[in-house]
Amino acid sequence: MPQSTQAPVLARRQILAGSATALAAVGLGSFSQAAGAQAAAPAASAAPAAAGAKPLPAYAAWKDASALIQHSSSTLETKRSVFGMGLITPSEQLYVRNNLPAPNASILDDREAWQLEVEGVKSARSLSLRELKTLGVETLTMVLQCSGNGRGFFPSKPSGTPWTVGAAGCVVWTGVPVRQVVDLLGGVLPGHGFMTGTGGEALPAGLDPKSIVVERSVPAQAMGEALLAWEMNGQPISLAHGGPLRLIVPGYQGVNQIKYIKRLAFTAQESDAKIMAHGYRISPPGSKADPSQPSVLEMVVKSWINSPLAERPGVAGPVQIQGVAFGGLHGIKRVEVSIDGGKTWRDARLVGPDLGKYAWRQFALAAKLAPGSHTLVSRATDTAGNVQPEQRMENVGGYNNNSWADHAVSVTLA
Ligand SMILES: Nc1nc2c(c(=O)[nH]1)N[C@H]1C(S)=C(S)[C@@H](COP(=O)(O)O)O[C@H]1N2
Ligand SMILES: [Mo]
Repeated sequence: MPQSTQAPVLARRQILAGSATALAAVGLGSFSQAAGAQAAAPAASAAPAAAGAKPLPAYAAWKDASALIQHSSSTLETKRSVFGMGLITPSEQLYVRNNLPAPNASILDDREAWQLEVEGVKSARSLSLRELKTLGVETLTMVLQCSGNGRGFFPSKPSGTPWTVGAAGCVVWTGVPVRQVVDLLGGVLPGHGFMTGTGGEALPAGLDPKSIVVERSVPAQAMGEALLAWEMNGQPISLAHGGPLRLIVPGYQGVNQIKYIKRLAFTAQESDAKIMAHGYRISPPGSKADPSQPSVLEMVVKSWINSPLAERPGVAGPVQIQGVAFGGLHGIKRVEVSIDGGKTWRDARLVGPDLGKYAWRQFALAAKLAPGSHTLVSRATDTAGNVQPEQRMENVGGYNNNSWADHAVSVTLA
């Protein structure tokens, strides 16, 4: 890809103002201001913002501001009350998380010309999106979730966006299976046990690229159902969500779903980029992140209730308690709901079509709620028998929170 069509270079001054670690941890802070300005497409036709809502950053101006909580211009969260029973999260409502400012919208001017370098295979070479589209096509539905979703429930207040439930959505992806690309190129080289994806954001000169590049490694077997995707929810992938080309690794946490992917490499080692070696590690309380600690890879079984909620509790009497459940690498077998804070449980009904093990399931429980206060919770079990735990696993970064207690809903009915 010629430099001139790449994303504008990050404002160096801003990068230098803080360490890359700090930037990563806080979702880029002031840095993200620049992202909005840079991504301003000439014809950005912003939907009129709902009364009181902050205007959205330019690269996401087409989204529904009234559906989103804006933590910063690079971190937009879906409101819990917005998740309906529609199964697929509408693109306008889907969360956004950019560790680096979104690239310039010009990278979408000629999508077909986007180049992907494939390495660590017998015949390594570059392929255009045009060529990738001729090799194969598959569609899958997958929960996209930031590993920090639920961080807002950690009493330790980890640095990073305090997402509650809305850094997640259920999305349809279309692209070519990675294994078809790998087969065409003669297969993975022996001993190359990791699949490493590199984001296509332009990086400022003069800084160690490894300290800021979005580059993640997953075990090479995750290639099994991975896609190089160009379509999301039936449309070419937007700039906000990683167009023109995105790596989709089903069942893995969001950070591994590399947007604007420019390089897919099978490697003998995990990437030594900071975001891999030190970022997104499950570090025990009081410890410093290091590469020996587990990385944020597969998602863990999880569910939460979206209705009723405190902000629209409804009235006492019959109610359909509704929510979503998903299991990372495994589908959902069962969801239980409790209306007494987890003392007693009843099986909820799984509602609507099953779009495969990587999609979420909707659930509903018909219950009668008396006037007064109630603590409603849900608990999912996946097909491998993993049960959503009561307590979160404490860790410095606030990752992988699937505690059912943390996701409880308190409602007071008249
Ligand atoms: N190139 C690139 N890929 C990326 C990121 C990024 O900043 N750059 N952020 C990651 C993180 S942390 C998450 S949670 C998801 C967010 O995807 P979304 O913005 O489409 O919701 O993208 C991941 N892939
Ligand atoms: Mo994330």
